[in-house]
Amino acid sequence: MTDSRPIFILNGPNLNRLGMREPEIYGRTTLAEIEAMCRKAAAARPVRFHQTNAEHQLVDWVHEAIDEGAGILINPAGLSFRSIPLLDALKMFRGPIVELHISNIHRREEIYQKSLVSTVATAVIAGLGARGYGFAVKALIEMIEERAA
Ligand code: DHK
Repeated sequence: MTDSRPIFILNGPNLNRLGMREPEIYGRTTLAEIEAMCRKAAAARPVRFHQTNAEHQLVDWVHEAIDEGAGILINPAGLSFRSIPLLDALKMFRGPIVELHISNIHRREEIYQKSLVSTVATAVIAGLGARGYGFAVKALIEMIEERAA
């Protein structure tokens, strides 16, 4: 059975500033460049790519993914560490979830080291820089296709 449902690529607060934001940590790749990378990596798989600085909007997109999506790739950014609403929404999602961080959060200040999202994610990628998005998309699609086989 082929699964043609979209993957949801969701980005949290401040990621709209990538390219200018602390380039020594996040690099100089912009979110638009990351979106193009993701769409190329997804090939024929439909992609819904979003970014928001608002917790409720991220939760609403997770609800959309629950109803229509095959998988979620999420960089929750600062909402990784304290957002119970986001965690509760992700718990409802039945497909694979890949959590992504551009930086290695485990090598940073303590406030960044314990992600609530990691307690429900299928997999976590951290520290690969923006290139991690491309790897994450490929892995997410492979996991979706394995489940559909
Ligand atoms: C992005 C952020 O905005 C931070 O709040 C996280 C994450 C790290 C990243 O590395 O992509 O701590």
